[in-house]
Amino acid sequence: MLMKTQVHSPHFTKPCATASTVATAAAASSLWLGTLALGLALPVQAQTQTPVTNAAQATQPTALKVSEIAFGLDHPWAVAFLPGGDYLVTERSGQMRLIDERGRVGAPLAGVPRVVAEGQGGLLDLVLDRQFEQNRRLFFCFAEADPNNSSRNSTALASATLAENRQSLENVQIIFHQMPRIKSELHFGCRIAQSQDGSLFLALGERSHARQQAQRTGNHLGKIVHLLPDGSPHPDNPFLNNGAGVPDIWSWGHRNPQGAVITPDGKLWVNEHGPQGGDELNLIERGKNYGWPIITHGRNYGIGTRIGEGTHKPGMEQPAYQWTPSIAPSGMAYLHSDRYGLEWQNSLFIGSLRFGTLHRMSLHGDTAQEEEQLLLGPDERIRDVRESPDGYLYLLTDSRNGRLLRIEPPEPVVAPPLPDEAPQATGTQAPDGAVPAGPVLAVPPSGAL
Ligand SMILES: [Ca+2]
Repeated sequence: MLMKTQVHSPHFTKPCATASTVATAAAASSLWLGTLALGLALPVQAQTQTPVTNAAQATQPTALKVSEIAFGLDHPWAVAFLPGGDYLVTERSGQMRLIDERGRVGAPLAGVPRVVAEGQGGLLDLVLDRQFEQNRRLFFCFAEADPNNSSRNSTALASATLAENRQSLENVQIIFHQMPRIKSELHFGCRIAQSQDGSLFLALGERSHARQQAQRTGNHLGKIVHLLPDGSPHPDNPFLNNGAGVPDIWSWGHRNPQGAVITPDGKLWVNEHGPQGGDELNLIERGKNYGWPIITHGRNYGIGTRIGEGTHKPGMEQPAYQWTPSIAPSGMAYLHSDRYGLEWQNSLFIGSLRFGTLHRMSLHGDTAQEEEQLLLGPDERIRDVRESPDGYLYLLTDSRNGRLLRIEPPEPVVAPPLPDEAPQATGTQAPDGAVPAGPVLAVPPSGAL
């Protein structure tokens, strides 16, 4: 399904192993067109005022390429960009590794705490401090065993300093422990977003077996917590001094958050997995209840029975967007740069673990709209999506041979002449005479999905 081609990007001068053509989902093949038409492109309209969505509209011809930067990673989960061009990645099985600018994968860094690498657990998210160039500080989260009962676990957040030689972590401190720890290998959540003021939002899952705890404010299950860089509660938290909940909580009623980003206007957006259907993108606001498991647009797996009380309830937030059927959203990035054109600039990009698709979302106040789906490959699982400081989008794929990929900017696309214009057309090249390199993939007209 993937079309192999050589990379001739003016932006990519380093040696790289392969490049793959990525097309809009609709363009990749008629098989995928059918699959996506049936399975992905039809988010279910909510019953009342939910600001969802039309089907993704692929209205522009698009032919994109990815460059493979590195491969052979063991279920990589998060990537960060170090000054000078190196990358830092986490692997779910517990390693943090440096990848140099030529794509060479280094040995595991020393100093990473022991993680619970079982089920969905392991070494998970990673972000650099906004002042990393001055302090070499970073934050990462992981599944942590209960020191008194190894069958129980939860999500923990750590800070550390990257050694000057980039071979180890120093000053490792576990600054937050999700409580209570329970016996589960599921729904760790574990995405970190650092605010402009340096504070940290950590999105936490409800561990699956304790879903009702997501509605109770006396614990950290199914919560987004807001912390100072030392792990203490942020002074603006809603339960800080009133006894109505644990002081770390910022929002609650979450199921399994998997992507988090703060946009330039300071808003926090988090996606989360629903059950069977009802995956969500939420605009997260202080002290709000996002509904799980009382309201959801999803259903119980397999049997399809209703969960909770329905899709809406007063006092509970509706998602900014929801996907039914589920796409299993993963990492999420906000694109600041104009390298991919003005249409993509200021969009959110969300990976899918289920379909190998990348979903471009436009944001409108407190709602979001899915604009298009980009296909990486039918057998791919996208785990993370990031924008580098120089404005490129990167992906991590989730497998035992996980890859770090960079999305290449589109090349000019030349439309063929209409038949009745052909006699008059003395040339079909672009105005400057350039002929696009690589395949040009047709996209069906708007509405064909
Ligand atoms: Ca919800």
